[in-house]
Amino acid sequence: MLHIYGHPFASFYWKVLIALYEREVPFEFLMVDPEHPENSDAIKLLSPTGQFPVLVDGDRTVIESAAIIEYLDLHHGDAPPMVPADPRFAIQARQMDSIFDDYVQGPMQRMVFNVLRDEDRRDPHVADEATAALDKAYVWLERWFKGRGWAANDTFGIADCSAAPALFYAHWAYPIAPNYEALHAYRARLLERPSIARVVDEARPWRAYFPLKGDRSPD
Ligand SMILES: N[C@@H](CCC(=O)N[C@@H](CS)C(=O)NCC(=O)O)C(=O)O
Repeated sequence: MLHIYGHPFASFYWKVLIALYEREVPFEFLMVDPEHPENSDAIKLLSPTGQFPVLVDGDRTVIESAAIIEYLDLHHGDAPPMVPADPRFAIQARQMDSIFDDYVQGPMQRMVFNVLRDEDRRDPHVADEATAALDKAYVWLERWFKGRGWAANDTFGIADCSAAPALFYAHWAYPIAPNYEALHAYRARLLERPSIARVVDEARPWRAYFPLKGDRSPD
């Protein structure tokens, strides 16, 4: 049985969880929170940063959400792989996965971490820098999604697994303007996907902990 360390509210755990649900892979969940110190201690040893998700499969440990998804493609589940087997198509899948991780999730997380600090330790530049980065990402993504259903290769895959948490939380932290119709339609399409709707539902009990939500987003 696979073991996965994570937290139901955490973006990079969502990314892996969506792939697990899509591919119908059974696993045992190990919660990383103050009530399970043994799990936090375990991932401090298993991952260089003590971050999750971490997958343990017998004597093999895999860290980093994208590597975990590629490991699942190879070893677990019968559904089509999240990264296409054909390397020519895999390029676009990995490109879009990185774009969501680095240019949407990244700036959004910087904003969140900054407001979670004590007020006297906040960096006054972070919000401007992060929202400028998100502005650029939203403009580019709006162009990308005109005429596209999924993020890469017209097939649901790894990039959609990373897009779901990135766009879900980024829209809370720094709302996507209403005239970005293609990007809004894509975000809505993601939220309708059963694997993603399930992940969003399972995270509901922790929503109040997200510090930048305000009243701006109903979902
Ligand atoms: N590059 C890593 C990022 C992992 C990451 O940022 N994990 C967050 C949860 S979404 C985490 O462990 N946060 C807790 C911490 O940093 O202590 C991946 O793709 O798995």
